[in-house]
Amino acid sequence: MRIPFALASLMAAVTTLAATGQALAQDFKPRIVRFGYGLVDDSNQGRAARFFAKEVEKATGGKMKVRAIGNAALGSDTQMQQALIGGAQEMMVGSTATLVGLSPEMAVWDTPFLFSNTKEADAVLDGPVGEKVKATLEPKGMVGLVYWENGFRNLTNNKRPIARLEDLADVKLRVMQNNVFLDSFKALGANAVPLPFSELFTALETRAVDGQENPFNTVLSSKFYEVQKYLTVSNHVYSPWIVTVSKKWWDTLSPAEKKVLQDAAIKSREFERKDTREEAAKALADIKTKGMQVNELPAAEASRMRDKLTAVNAGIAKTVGQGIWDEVQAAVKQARAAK
Ligand code: KDG
Repeated sequence: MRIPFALASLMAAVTTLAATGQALAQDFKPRIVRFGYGLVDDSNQGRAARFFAKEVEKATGGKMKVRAIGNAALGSDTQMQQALIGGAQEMMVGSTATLVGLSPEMAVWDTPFLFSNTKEADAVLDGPVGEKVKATLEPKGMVGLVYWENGFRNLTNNKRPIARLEDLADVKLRVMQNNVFLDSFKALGANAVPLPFSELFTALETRAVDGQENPFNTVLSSKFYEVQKYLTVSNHVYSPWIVTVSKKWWDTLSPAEKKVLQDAAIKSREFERKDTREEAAKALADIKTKGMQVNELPAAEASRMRDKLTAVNAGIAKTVGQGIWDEVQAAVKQARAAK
């Protein structure tokens, strides 16, 4: 019996796909994935979450549906982390800084002035030691897939342009909830106040705090320019975000489903970094048109800031372990030397 050509071609294709391990839509179970994040929908974080969602739905023939849910609607970073650990939520993206309570090693990414540029950040975060730090999450109930870019952080406040370190002396500065940020800004003489990101805009609006520090992208997308007068370009630390999965849920997935999430996460990382950098490149001009007064921290003051902030490095090395600290320093040195 002759098999019609079209049917023969289809059978050959299916055989090839099966042989190469590539899954077909029917290999996937219908699943809903709640992917929570803290910034607003129209932000670099939101755009990348929706990109990820589309990639997963494309790869599973619509069987795995990712619901990207922003505005901290599923809770703050730490609340979502607990939901992932308990299996009540499947995925999230948030700051590595808020994971330090679970994985002390994550604090290494809070080291002031660790990276000089995004090339170094990408090389280290996506290299062996970045993988090693990411892997510390799994025993704690979360699986790290990829790092995204939050970006280089800058200072905003309502009191005055920060032209020298002493200008921070009486500024109530909101910081992310970990000791490195607390110690860093106390070392600079600021009155550091740890708060979840989800409470930040209101704290600024009600003058509960005078200032905060975040990348330009977030100052724009979260409309901090509406409640902040001054922005000082300091680039004092590069912040990563990390895309994570509930380990409880991850362990229910087939190898094919895990591969779809991993592949989509890598594609989303490339998308997110490109989108974030393009937005950051024009953000300062946008921030000025929104009415904020922008100044650069003078080089001499930046050097004083670096000296004061790097004084916390010994404490970070103790928190993360000398091994991780040394590996990260070596990786930065290698990335810096690479042409
Ligand atoms: O969900 C918000 C977090 O991603 C957080 O990292 C944003 O940089 C941030 C901050 O200052 O809390």
